[in-house]
Amino acid sequence: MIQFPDGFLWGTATAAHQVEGGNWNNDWWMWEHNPESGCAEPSGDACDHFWRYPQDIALLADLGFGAYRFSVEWSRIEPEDGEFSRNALDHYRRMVDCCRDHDLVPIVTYHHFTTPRWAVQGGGWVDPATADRFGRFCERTVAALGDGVGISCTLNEPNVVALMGHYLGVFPPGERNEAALNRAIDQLIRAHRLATDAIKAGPGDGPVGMTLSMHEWACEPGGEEQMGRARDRLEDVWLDAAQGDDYFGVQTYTRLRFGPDGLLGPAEGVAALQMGYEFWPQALETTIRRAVEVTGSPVYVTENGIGTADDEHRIQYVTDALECVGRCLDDGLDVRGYCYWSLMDNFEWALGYRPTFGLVAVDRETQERSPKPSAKWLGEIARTNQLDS
Ligand code: GCO
Repeated sequence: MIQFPDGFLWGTATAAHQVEGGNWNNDWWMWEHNPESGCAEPSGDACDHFWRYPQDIALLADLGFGAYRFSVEWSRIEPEDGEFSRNALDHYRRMVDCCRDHDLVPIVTYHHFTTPRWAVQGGGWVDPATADRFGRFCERTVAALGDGVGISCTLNEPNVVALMGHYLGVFPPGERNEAALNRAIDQLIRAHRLATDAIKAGPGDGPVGMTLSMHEWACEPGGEEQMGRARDRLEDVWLDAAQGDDYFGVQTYTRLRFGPDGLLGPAEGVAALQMGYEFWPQALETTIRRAVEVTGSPVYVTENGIGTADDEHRIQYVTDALECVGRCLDDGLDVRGYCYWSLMDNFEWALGYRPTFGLVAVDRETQERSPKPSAKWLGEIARTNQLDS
């Protein structure tokens, strides 16, 4: 049995574009409708969470959780350059207040992959102007939400935004070159700094940090050099940039394996998941330890989860992942919370609605929510703050 520390935060996570619906004024909506993008399907109405958030937040609280991580949509709050929507800011303030009304700590992400059309057309993340514009957006948003927010995430997985959008070309804007990758890395790190300063200067005194997609790294003989280069661009530069922040958000799902010719698929005998990567929950221990070691900051696990149709498999995965957290806590590492990705099955970016990460199923026709057994199981762990291993 693992007894988690008093005050350990238990939550689930979503992202505006993946759950709200009708998020048309950003780069992802354009990308989904570009026949060259390879996207499986458009996000469309998603889970109608823009209107259904009161019921969803109530459900989360009823299950036993103590926090809700969600993102605000920049393109709703600032639909045109310098033009801010009071209605949109009020909408997200109502979400923050709704969390508080249900005794849930609101964990607010300021940028979760999506960037307004006008900002992308004005240069995107390779252009320094975008980081400055993001800093201004954060100033306006924290002024409306700051005193209600518990924890702020400046950027969700900026490493993925840079790598997938500017090097692998599978996320918008679909660039494939190292110079663009390096410029995007530099500007997203600057954006994180500007956002951190803006949020900390605004109302509220909650911790501010970035969240990063992190992996356990492994290689076959001959893969060392490729692995080293990938880890530098995908992890090291970001961990270095986050040193000294109030906290660091670890987001881990699996491990990456490299051979002489680059990334390898799942190893012989290791189960492959809906996302195509390995069932490897133990990666979370490696990544928590590395984040603490390099950044020196407290850690929240801001995302961890599994896309699977087998809910028993989900329970096994999360059990293994929470045992990782328990071992880190036993060694005195300052881990302050765990957010499962995701509250509900939602739009999994280029893969569409096929991968199902949710604790709660969503009927794609009726939008009806159906909690899975794992929702009640994890909610009970959240309520009791303990795991029977
Ligand atoms: C990410 C994003 C989430 C994903 C989740 C499952 O980590 O890519 O933060 O939006 O949906 O991780 O892949």
